[in-house]
This record gives sequence, C-alpha cells and structure tokens, in this order.
Amino acid sequence: PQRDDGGSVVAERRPQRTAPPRMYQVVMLNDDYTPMEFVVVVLQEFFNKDRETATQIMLKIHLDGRGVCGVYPRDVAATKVNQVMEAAVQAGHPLQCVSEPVE
Ligand code: NFA
Repeated sequence: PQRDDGGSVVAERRPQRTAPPRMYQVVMLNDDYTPMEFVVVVLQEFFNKDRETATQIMLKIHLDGRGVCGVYPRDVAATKVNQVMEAAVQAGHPLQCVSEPVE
C-alpha cells in the first residue's frame, strides 16, 4: 500500500492488461446416418487435419457420441460450425456441430 499526502492508505494501481480472448471448442456430434467418409473429408477441409488425424477424430465421435474438432476464438469457431452445417445440408446429411467455451 502507498500513502497519499494525507497519510491515509490508498490502493496501488496495477497496469491495465487485456484478458486473453476466451477460446471455443468446435464439437461434432455423432449420428446414425452421416457417412464416415464425409466426416473425414469435413475434418480435413475445414479443420486442416491430415487424413490420419481426421480418421481418429471421426472414430472418437462415432464411439463416444461427440468429439472436439478444434479450439478457436469465438468468431472463428462460429464460422467453422456454419461451414460444417452448410456442407452437411448440401450433401443431405444430418451431421451436427456446436461451439462451446473451453473450461
Ligand atoms: N455414426 C456414423 C456412421 O456409422 C459416422 C459418424 C461419425 C457420423 C462421426 C457423425 C460423426 N455412419
């Protein structure tokens, strides 16, 4: 604590810092109809995964019901969700994905 000229205690002022941006995970959900190959292609195309990693993530979603495709700032995560949903609609598949804050 510092003293002002009247001798009373005043709060120290810390330098203001900007908090790190909150990050969002894009989570893909399993369903019974979307072909495995479509999911693998989506993971490669929109999440920049190599074919092996994409296959592992797809199988994780298939077995566990959901899986994280990537972690991004909020606007990027929202764009990825829109891209996946649009590609799924175009192809006639019910694939769903959502973004949610990390933690
Ligand atoms: N469960 C789907 C199938 O058996 C594959 C799938 C995996 C769908 C991951 C959605 C997400 N064809």
